[in-house]
Amino acid sequence: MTHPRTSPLRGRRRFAALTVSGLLAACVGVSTPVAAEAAPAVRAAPSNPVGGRDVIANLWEWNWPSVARECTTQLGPKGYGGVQVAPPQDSVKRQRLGDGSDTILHPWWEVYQAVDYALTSRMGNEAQFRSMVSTCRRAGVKVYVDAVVNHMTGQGDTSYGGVKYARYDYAGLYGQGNFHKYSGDCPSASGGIEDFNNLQQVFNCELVGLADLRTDTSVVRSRVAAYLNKLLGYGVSGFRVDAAKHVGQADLDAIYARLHDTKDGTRPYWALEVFGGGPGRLAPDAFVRSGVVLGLDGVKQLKSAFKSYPTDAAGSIATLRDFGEDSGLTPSRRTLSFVQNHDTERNGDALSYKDGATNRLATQYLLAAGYGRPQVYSAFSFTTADDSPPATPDGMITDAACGSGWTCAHRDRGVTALVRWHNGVGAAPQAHWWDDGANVIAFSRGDRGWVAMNNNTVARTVRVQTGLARGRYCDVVTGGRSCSGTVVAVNGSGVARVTVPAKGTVAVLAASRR
Ligand code: ARE
Ligand code: CA
Repeated sequence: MTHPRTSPLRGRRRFAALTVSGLLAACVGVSTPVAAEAAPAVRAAPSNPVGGRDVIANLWEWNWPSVARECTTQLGPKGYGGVQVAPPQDSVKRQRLGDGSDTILHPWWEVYQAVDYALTSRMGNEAQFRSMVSTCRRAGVKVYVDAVVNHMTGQGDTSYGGVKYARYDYAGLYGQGNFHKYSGDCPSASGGIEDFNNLQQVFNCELVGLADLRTDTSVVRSRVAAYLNKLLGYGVSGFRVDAAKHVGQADLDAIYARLHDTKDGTRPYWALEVFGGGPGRLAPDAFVRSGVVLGLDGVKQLKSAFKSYPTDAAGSIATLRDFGEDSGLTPSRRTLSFVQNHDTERNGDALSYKDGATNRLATQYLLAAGYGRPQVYSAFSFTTADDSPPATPDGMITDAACGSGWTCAHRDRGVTALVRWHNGVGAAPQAHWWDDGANVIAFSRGDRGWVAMNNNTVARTVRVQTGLARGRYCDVVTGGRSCSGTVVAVNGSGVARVTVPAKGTVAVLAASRR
């Protein structure tokens, strides 16, 4: 079945653009959308870079020396352009309290409970963080930081930095007056978010008991911005904003407006964590005007396509023909896309490293597809949802060792081959889509490269239009740079007959013609 790939829903794009300008007009208080577009008053966060080395490796909870080493030895050489790291600020350190709350000693989620903005974390100290950022920059890898700005801790009494504190009282940084708990802005009886569809609750009440900051005040906005500006000063290129949905558009924009430029003279990347499922202003689409958003709905679609539940049988990757804006997702240029992150690999929304070859194939698809800015997630293996990463008894995360506790998806040869292919095809649009109606797909990216993927557990041979000129091309997956693997022979009409391995990918670049 050959489907001429029509240009992606233009109508939807136009609608999105109108909505954005309308919201911008409302936000800057300008009476007509036309005037709002012309006024440079709002310095909007940038969209994804177009083409180039844009793939980000998410080395979640890797310690700083390991991230630095990885930038130099793997990420830079393999063509990654960025690395995302876990929250570097000081956090709660769970002690044996003897009150039953200490059954899990150092769960991974300690780092999401900020105590202060000193960079003394489970991943290392401030000097190690700074050195990691410089090392990565020298290797051509930009650093993006997971920024916890919606809240402070919900528990504990001592931090990794050795700070003793009480909840709602973080000496010298925030006191009770800086929290919604004491401002009367949270309307729920418990003080927590009880209804995720209620705007005031989502913005002003406590997410899982975490002390909710008054990000609507200039004091809090300035302190948060000072923290992020410190990181920008160290050479950081942008942020994944944790719980951005709970900060809300107005406060996010106000904090963003206080941010300095990066060391490269650009505006910081600003990727907002907004779970789907919320109505109106709580929907991911409603945050697109404030920044790039995390592709959390895409995560679910990818899982359903590659693997259907409850049978665990293959889903149908032929459905991916419309993956992206055509399948209802946020605009590509405003989306950070991935197959899983640390929440979704645990909550059932996503594929995970436990899916082995299927997960690798989905990662290869994401790198090939061209929807969103692709991120490759790589962390540690776990048996229960709370497990600590490999760490000392004191909670300090130990050096990442691939194969012993660390999954290292970003080093997988099948993945790095597709990073290279992704960089090779640049911004060329998808074309020549082909599928068998089930679990074999193929497409080109303009005339720069062509890829075929097979989600079956047996090899499949296909005969398809590649859009490439006559010639013999080297598969980057089996052959690497040396062209020692599969060769794809394309005839004078652009057609090739190719055997795609089980759960495998064949990918050729026009530039890798023999
Ligand atoms: C921990 C304990 C709690 C305890 C709390 C405070 O588990 O029992 O009450 O500490 O003492 C992570 C963990 C939490 C952990 C927290 C702090 O996941 O378990 O709490 O760290 O240590 C919503 C939010 C979204 C959020 C998810 C988890 O909208 O922002 O919930 N995701 C980010 C991070 C998380 C992190 C936090 C935020 C907090 O990525 O890792 O929490 O910093 C529906 C809803 C969504 C909802 C989603 C949950 O889809 O619509 O809004 O997301 O379910 O999956
Ligand atoms: Ca909030």
